[in-house]
Amino acid sequence: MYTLYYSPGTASMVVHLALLEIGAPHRLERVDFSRDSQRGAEYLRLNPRGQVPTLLIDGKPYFESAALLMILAERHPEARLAPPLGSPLRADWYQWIAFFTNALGSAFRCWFYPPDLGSDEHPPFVREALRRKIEDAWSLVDAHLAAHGPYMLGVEFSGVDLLALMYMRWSRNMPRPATAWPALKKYADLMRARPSWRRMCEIEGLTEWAA
Ligand SMILES: N[C@@H](CCC(=O)N[C@@H](CS)C(=O)NCC(=O)O)C(=O)O
Repeated sequence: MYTLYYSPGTASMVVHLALLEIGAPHRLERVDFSRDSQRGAEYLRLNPRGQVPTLLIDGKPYFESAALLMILAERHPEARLAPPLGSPLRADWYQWIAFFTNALGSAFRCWFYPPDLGSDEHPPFVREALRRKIEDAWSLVDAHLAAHGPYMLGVEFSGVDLLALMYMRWSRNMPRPATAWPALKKYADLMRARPSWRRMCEIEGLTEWAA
């Protein structure tokens, strides 16, 4: 049994999707951002960064969405969220997970949380730099999918695609959302047709960019 501490539409989304893909029994604990519960003493004992997601595995808390995705993939090989250990595709899988979380995850965090960079609102040059960093990453992914799709690892779906899906949704209100790139648009539609996505949107109450 897993317990996922989550908040709708946030970085917990990829872990929620992975649990649904696996079909693993889990309990959801909503962390109420409107009450700043992520910074309460009780939650900080589970996650000293005061962020979601946190996943309790056999009673022990773990954090960082990409790490949680990899841990779940490894614990449930039958769900095929990761290619077999030692295979060339497994190497691609590590590469793309690291790419998404570094190139996109960290830039999105700064985009949505200006106080992380020391101001209430980004000065225009910072906003512009973050926008460019995110768009450069999307251009690279779009070219990769156009040449090697339909999934990030080729013909087989994997957990990397769940991570990509989360970041695509986060871009929906940006000056240039991920779906403005043709291969990414096709990919987003393919991924949004998955039952795990539909179920997750239903449970988390997400209607925008759901379909
Ligand atoms: N690198 C972390 C980022 C987690 C993160 O930034 N979570 C946000 C929601 S998307 C959060 O908890 N924000 C609340 C806050 O910082 O107060 C991960 O991928 O798990």
